[in-house]
Amino acid sequence: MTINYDPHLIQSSTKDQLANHQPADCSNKKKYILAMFPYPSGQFHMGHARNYTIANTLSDYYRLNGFKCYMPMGWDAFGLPAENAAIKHKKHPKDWTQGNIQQMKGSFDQMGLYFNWGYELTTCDPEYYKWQQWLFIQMYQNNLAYQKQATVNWDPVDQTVLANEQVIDGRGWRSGALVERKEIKQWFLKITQYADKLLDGCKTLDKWPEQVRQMQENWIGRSEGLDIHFSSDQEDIKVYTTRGDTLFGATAIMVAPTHPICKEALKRDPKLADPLSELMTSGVSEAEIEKQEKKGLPLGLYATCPISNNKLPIWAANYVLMDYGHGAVMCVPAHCERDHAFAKKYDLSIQPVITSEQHDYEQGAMSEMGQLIHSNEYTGLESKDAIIQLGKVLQKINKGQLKTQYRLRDWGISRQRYWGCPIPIIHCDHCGIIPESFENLPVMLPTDIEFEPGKNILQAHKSFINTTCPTCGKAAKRETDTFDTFFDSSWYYNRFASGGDPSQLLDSSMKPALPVDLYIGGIEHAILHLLYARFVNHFMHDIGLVDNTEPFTELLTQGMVLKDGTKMSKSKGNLVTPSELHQQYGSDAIRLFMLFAAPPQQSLEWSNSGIEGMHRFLKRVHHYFETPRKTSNQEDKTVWANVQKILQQISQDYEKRQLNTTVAGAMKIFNILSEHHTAKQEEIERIFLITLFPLAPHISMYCYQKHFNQSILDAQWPEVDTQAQASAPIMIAVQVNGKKRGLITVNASNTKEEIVAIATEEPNVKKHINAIRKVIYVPNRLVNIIAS
Ligand code: ANZ
Ligand code: ZN
Repeated sequence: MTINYDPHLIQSSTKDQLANHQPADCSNKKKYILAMFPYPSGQFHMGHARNYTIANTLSDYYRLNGFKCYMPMGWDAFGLPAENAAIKHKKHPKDWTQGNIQQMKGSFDQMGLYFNWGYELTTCDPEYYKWQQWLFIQMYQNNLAYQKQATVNWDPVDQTVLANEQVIDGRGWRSGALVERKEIKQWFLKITQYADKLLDGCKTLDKWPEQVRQMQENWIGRSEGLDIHFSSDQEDIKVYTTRGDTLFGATAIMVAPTHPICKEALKRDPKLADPLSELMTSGVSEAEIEKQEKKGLPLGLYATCPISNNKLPIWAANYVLMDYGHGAVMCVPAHCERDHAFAKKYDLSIQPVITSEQHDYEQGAMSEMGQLIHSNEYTGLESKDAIIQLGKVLQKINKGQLKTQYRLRDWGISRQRYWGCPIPIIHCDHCGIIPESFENLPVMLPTDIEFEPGKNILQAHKSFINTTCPTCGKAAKRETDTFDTFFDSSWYYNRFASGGDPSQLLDSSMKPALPVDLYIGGIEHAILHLLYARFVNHFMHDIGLVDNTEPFTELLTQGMVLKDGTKMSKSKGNLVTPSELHQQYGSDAIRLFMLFAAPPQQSLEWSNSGIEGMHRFLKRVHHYFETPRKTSNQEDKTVWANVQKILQQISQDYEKRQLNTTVAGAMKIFNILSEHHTAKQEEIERIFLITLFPLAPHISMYCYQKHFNQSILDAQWPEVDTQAQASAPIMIAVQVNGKKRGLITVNASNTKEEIVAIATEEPNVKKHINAIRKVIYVPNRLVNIIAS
């Protein structure tokens, strides 16, 4: 008899139950499991499939263990691609986004991925962004939001601001024009005020990957050093240095091309205008600055060191960042690699001031700390002591001090883009900057717009811009910048817990649902998204909205899906789409393959034979449960003990997030079922289907229902029978002088003495012994008798 395994039929017959299953309420046992919500691009890929399968599987596991699991899902729906698509396909970003959301929801469904859709949220929905605007206003009122001049990428042909992603090799993505830097007023959040809290918080994240915790710490980048104020004809030039001990080796002062002193220099020498602006024509991102060739320009000005009294030339240099430290550095070619390269290029002198054995200063810098030389009264001091000493002296003469500096900068949240959440600020000629009043929230993003490249839509939208001041009632203008989408995703996990409450951001009765117990997503979000979310959650804690400071107790960063060793992507032409696989195999086989092929944290290599194998396994499972099974009244303690051992392993692997071995474990139990027929057959069948359920839900549910006439949703994770292994008989080999002479059956609970006694009574063993000299016992495996 052939039985046809039709995964689609099985999926469609079980999906309603799976989708609508609401967990029984166990108020003190909750798991909030969250997979990073997707950008609705419309393309559901294997990376999504993997991410959400891991979340679904762990949630089902905890549900069977009696937890109330929240697993909401939503859409990170604002952002640039929608705007680009609007230009390309002449479609409104809203429609494009809505269409994609529907399409992706269909993909979730097809892949048998089930969420608590009752909590669904979409960031471009006014219901959502109303509370985002409210949250921003709380930050503003707590002095955590401010406006300042900041640099953007400017496309001089399209006359528009470009996002970093729109600058390709230094040129605008549409016009191809060389991108310039331009200073405009933008909104910032003072994440720097939370630098210490965020650093301290890192120490509590013991369920995060160590590597991610470290990336967070490095990004915040606490560093201890000195502020030194060099005197000049103008105002003092302040520099920040971590190597104050190398002060006597400074041979120049380098400033950012946008440093105020450059304007002074320009006044004296207008010919500097062109070379100076040339220093500015490159990207603004730090990575970009690191890549570019280091260039400089002497400004014809000098600064004097308050300690050494050395008079140093001032240069503008393209590698000095205006927004780190003071936008100026002392250049120490002998001890800093970057300065060394610069000195070689422009022929600055190299003066060693730290001891070193046989270092060739023509070849490169010597960056170790050590003992000071050629440093007046500081000569002979250890670097660390010298820095502290210098700090004291500088402070005394009012020319600097010891300083803790963070690499972290304030978070620029302004985007000069249409498709984003409007920043709820009004500019009034009489009152200044005024947040929109609560009754008027949300500030709606207008939808009656026309797309033209090079035009700022909101700035051109009269009825959006013109408004009245909430304070004085006079005519005023709205802010036209929108929020960076990182802001949208910095608090969504808390909004999920509100259940969509229209009257407040978060109902306090929902606090117990927080924090997120397990957050699952790609390693590409290891820094910014997580840092911003942590900052916003700390703030929400500080204003009493939530009880927890850290938003995500455990973090699981899933690996990439590769094919032939490279990332699967459309551009590489090696895409395998979940939907074409679904056609062929159904979702259970795809889920099993992805879980089995690698532990969640590691990259997963795509393989056709792998998924074929899973499909065959499921066919066998189906066949087993669809055909009359052989029964037996035979007790077999060994079989039962083996099953218990595997079950214990599987449970532990779930706790360790080792989902690949949970699949292997379920397969082992199935092999036992197929090969043995014992009195406990039915119990083992139950154990098998329950352990398979989180991994391949449809077939497990189907077989359980059919076979036991019960819903697997009412089942509980089987408890491990810890007695089974102790009472199961085990076979032990007996050797005499290293030669195998017999096999005995004992109980795991037998003592060594009992086992040795049984061994020596075994007839064939007995035959070979005269006098026993020594017994070596390897528990559960071997007795070796040394005898004459
Ligand atoms: C002199 C010096 C000598 C430096 C030496 C290093 C080695 P962290 O640890 O990241 O804080 N720096 C300071 N402000 C800068 C800016 N705005 N743009 C670019 N570079 C800047 O690094 C601090 C070091 O980075 C400072 O110490 C300064 O160079 C540089 F042997 O000063 B140092
Ligand atoms: Zn006003």
